[in-house]
Amino acid sequence: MLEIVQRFAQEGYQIDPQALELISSYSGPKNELIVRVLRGLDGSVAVIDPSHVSNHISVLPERSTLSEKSKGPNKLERPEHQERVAKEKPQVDLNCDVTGRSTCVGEYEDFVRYFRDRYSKIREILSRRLTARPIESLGKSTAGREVSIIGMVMDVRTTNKGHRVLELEDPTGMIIAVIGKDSEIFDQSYQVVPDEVLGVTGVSDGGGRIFIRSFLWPDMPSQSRPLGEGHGYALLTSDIHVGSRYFMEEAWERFISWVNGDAEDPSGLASQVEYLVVAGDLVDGIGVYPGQDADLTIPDIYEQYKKAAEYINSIRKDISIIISPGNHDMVRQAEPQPALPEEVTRDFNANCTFVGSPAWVTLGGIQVLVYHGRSIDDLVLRIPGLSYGEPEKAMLEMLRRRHLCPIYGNRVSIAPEHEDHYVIQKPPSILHCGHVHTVGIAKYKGVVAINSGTWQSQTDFQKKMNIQPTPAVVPLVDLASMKVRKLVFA
Ligand code: D5M
Ligand code: FE
Ligand code: ZN
Repeated sequence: MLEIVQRFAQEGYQIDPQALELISSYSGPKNELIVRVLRGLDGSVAVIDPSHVSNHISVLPERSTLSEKSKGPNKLERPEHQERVAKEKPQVDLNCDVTGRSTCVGEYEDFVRYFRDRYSKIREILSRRLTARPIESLGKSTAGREVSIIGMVMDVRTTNKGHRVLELEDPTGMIIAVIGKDSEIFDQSYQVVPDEVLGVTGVSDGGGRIFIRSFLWPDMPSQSRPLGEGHGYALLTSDIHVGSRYFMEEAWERFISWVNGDAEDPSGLASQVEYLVVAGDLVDGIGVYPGQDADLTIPDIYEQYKKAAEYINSIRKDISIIISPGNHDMVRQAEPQPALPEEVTRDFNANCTFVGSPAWVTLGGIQVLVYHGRSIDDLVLRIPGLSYGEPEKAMLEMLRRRHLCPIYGNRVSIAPEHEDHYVIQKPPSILHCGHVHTVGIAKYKGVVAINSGTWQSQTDFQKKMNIQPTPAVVPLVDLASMKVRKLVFA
């Protein structure tokens, strides 16, 4: 029994006692059943209940991995949708996490499957607002007619004459989309980034080209009120960089004293904090950038995590702490990143939950999408008007595209998992990122986007890059009103 519980725990799930009973009393190969159950879960599941298991007990003999694999891709196949099972929510839900479920080996088919999944998930969102036709249907009969399509951007460029050209692809074909330099939407064409999926409406020439009149990004549903109402307060932070000589230990200690109620707290807020989320870069790591050795006060990664555990363990035990990794942490660099391994997490108190990046967590009834935010580097480079000083604007671009990392294969290396974990399939109440070391807060269509800054002062490297961090500032979210305060410990 314990083995089964551990097996699910490793993958980030809890298991309901009845479900456990079903598995342990199963007369067939238990391991196979467990694999089936794990594969069958959709993003909303945190606790395995009996229905997740019983489904697989009945279908097990008919389905084999081999026959599934050899089924061959059907380009227009819609993604399978499992029924979402209502469940009682624990304090912290872990969903949509790559931890323990990486499927990719990096074969060509993996890339195809990854992009197909990205396309079909975003197309589904766009289809609610746009009646699009398959690209292959844009033959001669459509010449001069207005048509809409949903495509993935394979290329976007400016011609010698100053027009903008997009190459759009759907599972049925490819088309050239043109935005003339005098077009009203010419400026908008600079918002288009490679690899994103968007809708366009325009006039077909019947010969493989379409002259675009409007773009449609998938976007969040229009909504000005907060998307959820919860209870309690959550502190959001990231980029602690324990082990770096730039780590601001004194400011961090002030923060911890405040949380623990050992410091003056005229507002009485500290005692109401129930959650703390760390969105990556818990430690500075080793070998992350050239010459990092000279910047480390703790040159051993295990010692860095030991120290980090000491800091985190000194926080009040009644706070639930969620820790997600970043590019300085000891997990694979390819994204999505799994949770930190047991060899380092075992030093942390039981109130700590380790999740992957990205991860969905539910805090006091509020859905939070946590992602370290490395894609912000690519977005800032590519989209006019974005800067490191206002990371929240880059985060709004993610929300608008319903994707955490629209640009594939620049700074961020995305592992071609069979599923695109970066599609924002449902609107979160909070999108929490870090990475860029500047605090930024914005509200957009009911979603609160928060970049939670850092505890690292400006490094020499950042000085050269002209990146001005805002360290030791911690956003505090009132989960009932969704009001955000910035607490300053610098
Ligand atoms: O990233 C901290 C900040 O420094 C973030 O804004 C990105 C920037 N940074 C980090 N490494 C690079 C490279 N190689 N080029 C450009 N900008 C970079 P962190 O992940 O915490 O080190
Ligand atoms: Fe960082
Ligand atoms: Zn980072």
